[in-house]
Amino acid sequence: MIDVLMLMGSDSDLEFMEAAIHELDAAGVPYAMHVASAHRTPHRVEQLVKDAERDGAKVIIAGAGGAAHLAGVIASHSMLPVIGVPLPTLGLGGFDALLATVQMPRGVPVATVGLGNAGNAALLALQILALSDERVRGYMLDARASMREKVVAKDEKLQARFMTKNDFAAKADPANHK
Ligand code: C2R
Repeated sequence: MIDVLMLMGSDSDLEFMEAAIHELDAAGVPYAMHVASAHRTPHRVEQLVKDAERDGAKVIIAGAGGAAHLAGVIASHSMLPVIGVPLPTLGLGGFDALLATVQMPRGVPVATVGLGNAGNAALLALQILALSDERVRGYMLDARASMREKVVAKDEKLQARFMTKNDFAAKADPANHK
């Protein structure tokens, strides 16, 4: 059984997709991952999607650069939510993949994350899983709490280095700028 299917158009995409692998591993969710291309291996893409559905996948992540049709083609084969990761490549730097992934025509949506942001794709996949999986929901709530703590700790470091809290309040007060 798997929760997530992750496809990438080429092994040259792996350097970007590793962030997603890291997030899914950290969350301990089962997933399958393959190189498959809507252009180069269209039948294999369809087969992998069907296999993943049969194996219980609830969400699909697709990373591709250039004329990125992979996520859209996957979405055409499945009712599972598909998260597209547009990837930067030489030439247009990823703008091509971004538009190809985000500008899906009406009727067959692909949820698109930022350019190269495979980590966010995995986090969104985990949030989708969290709708029906209490363990994943708990994991995500803990991850958000620890993110908040890190930001607060960074702010405290900033305050300690540059100003006391009172200095900051005084500088922020518009009355002091008249
Ligand atoms: P190569 O490095 O193999 O030439 O691939 C891949 O995702 C990769 O970013 C170059 C780029 O082509 C992309 N590719 C697609 C698709 N298949 C491969 N966009 C597709 O089916 O959409």
